[in-house]
Amino acid sequence: MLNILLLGIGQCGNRILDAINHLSLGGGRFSKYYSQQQYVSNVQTIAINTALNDLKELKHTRAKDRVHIPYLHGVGANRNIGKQCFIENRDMILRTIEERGNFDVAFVITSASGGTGSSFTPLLVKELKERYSFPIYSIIVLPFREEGTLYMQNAAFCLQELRETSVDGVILVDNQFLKQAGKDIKTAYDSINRMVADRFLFLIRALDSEMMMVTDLGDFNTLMASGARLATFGFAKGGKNQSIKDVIKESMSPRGLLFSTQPYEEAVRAMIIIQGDKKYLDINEITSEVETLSSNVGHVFKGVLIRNREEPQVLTIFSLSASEELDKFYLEAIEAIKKEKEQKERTKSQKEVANDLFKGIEPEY
Ligand SMILES: Nc1nc2c(ncn2[C@@H]2O[C@H](COP(=O)(O)OP(=O)(O)OP(=O)(O)O)[C@@H](O)[C@H]2O)c(=O)[nH]1
Ligand SMILES: [Mg+2]
Repeated sequence: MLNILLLGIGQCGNRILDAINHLSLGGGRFSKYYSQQQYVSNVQTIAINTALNDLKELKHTRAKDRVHIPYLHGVGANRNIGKQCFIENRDMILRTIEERGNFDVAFVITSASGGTGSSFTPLLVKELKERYSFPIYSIIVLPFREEGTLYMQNAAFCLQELRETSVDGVILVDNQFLKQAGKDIKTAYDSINRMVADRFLFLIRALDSEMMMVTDLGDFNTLMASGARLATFGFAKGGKNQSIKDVIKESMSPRGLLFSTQPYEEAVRAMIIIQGDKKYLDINEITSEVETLSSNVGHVFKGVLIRNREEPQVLTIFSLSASEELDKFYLEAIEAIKKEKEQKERTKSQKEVANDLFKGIEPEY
């Protein structure tokens, strides 16, 4: 049995954690009070936030799993304030985690672009890596590109700082890429969060299964250690009449991925985990799809989980060596940073002009 630590930081991280808890507790409104998590593994979840209201909004996360860092109402997208706030509360946060026991792996979920999650996460990962030897993965949500210069700037710095720590891998989720998920912002968030939850639960189940032909945490760690320590997930659920080959293909298509990537060109390793009733899992089709993928990306870890009477589902994980989309994102972020700088300079020079104008002048009455 694996011991898994799952942290959700800031509003976005909290909400995705809540979606995972919702799914893992079976989905009922009151299930958090009486249900057991549907994991084989021991999964400890903690939601951390500076905004009390964000924590109160969570519906499926138990009160003991919510940690409020006293700081007004969030840090207002200011990463400097966020970092200071983390440093002041570091010991309390680390103690809370330590009290939860020993772990085999941890996942930290956050948006890259807000203030709290994006500033806490790199610092927390660094502290945890210094104390523990288990691998730590970060699930990072990129902003909608039109959300403004501050968010773009935050996201770029958050990613950079995170990649300077010894984080074992960054799993990318891109709101912009997934924006078709809902007509309005609330439905889009809810569906994106649910997409991440679906994939995460599937992964945990697959890593902690005792069936034949499964992938385990060791395989996952090897997969994530390749390339640029960047990765993303794909997923698809097949209908009764869909061939397993099509379900595998769909999981790797833009409809299944969480971040825009060209798996055949940008991935260096992959993992494919297939689950469902035996009658859907044609071994020849599976082998031929895995072979096609491995001839392009190198090694592909493969796992098959037989689940009676269940329709086929496929999770694909790609570790990337390059990302055209991320390069583009960084360029946009640099433009955003320049714009912020220009605005600051304009404000400064306006102040100086005003100071000059008033120099030596006293009010006359
Ligand atoms: N997918 C998804 N994205 C979200 C959600 N809530 C917020 N975001 C995104 O997260 C970013 C804002 O970060 P938040 O997580 O709200 O910020 P925070 O960490 O709470 O930081 P502060 O509020 O500044 O203290 C924006 O890019 C939003 O689009 C959510 O529920 N799902
Ligand atoms: Mg917030």
